[in-house]
Amino acid sequence: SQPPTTDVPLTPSSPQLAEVRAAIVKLLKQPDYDDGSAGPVIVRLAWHSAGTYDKATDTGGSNGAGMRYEVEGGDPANAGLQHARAFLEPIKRQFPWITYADLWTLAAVVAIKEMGGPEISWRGGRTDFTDDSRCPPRGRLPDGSKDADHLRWIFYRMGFNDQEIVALSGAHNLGRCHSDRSGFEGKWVNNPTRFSNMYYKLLRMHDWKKKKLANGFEQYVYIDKDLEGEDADGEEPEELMMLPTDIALLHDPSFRVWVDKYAEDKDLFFRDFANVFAKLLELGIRRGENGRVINQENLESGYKS
Ligand code: DDH
Repeated sequence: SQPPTTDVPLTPSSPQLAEVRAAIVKLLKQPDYDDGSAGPVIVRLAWHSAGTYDKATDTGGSNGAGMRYEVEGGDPANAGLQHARAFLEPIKRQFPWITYADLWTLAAVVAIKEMGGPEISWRGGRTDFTDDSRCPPRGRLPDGSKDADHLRWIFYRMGFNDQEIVALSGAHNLGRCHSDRSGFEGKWVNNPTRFSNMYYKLLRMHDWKKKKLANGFEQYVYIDKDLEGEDADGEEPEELMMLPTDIALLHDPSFRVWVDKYAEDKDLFFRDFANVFAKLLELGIRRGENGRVINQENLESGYKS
């Protein structure tokens, strides 16, 4: 059966949408959660909802909000994202006409802007699956313990190129790793709730040391003494981290070109990130003349084949 669609216009200037945006802004501040913001985990929710896309079979992507179902939500790659969904639940109750798939992606765009990032264009009209039969299979999201080949395997499948892979990875300016979710631990930058190009600057400092955690996970660490002034929040410098996949961007010549550009040119990074994040959220989505997503049938045949 087809999920219900809504009559609320979702053009960028729609007043109903402005109300939802304002409600999202309000809930971002969460003093008792992580670094005081729901923003980073919400960005990751949107990314993992979209990052299942497979161009060859035209399956996966942000339409459907399949993470509400165990088959997708229970994927170990999605551990912790229930917090993001819980943060957004009151908004879904307040505005029942918006689909989960639209809410999750819109919330990420609003959060990035609120945290000092670029304006990202967003289009609504996604529908929610009504059962789990169209959820993508597990295993389509990247594994942080892997290398550059893995990054290309995962992101080329979605239709991204090397420049786009590096730009997308700049989202690691935000948030942190939690040992009880991914097994990795710590944050990439000193202020993980401010969107910037600091991730690339730190990456280039070269003296990342491999560290084996008590749980056996290997990541890279650096004590951020030198950047005290530059990332000034009056806070003590802490041990910062990189995943093996982050370090891979540094050592692969084709990725490295873009790490350098984004470290040196914040405006370029903001522009490229805005474009590639908008592209991510649109993967696999086709719209009819009224702007509603019309690709349910395509999805169905894709999953069954
Ligand atoms: Fe990421 N990410 N990500 N990531 N990610 C984690 C956290 C966050 C990888 C692994 C991890 C992107 C790409 C990659 C965010 C956004 C984006 C964590 C820690 C791991 C592990 C999770 C936890 O323990 O809670 C890998 C590997 C890749 C890759 O191969 C490129 C992309 C493309 C994005 C994006 O948004 C465009 C954000 C935000 C977080 C912080 C979440 C939080 O709770 O805080």
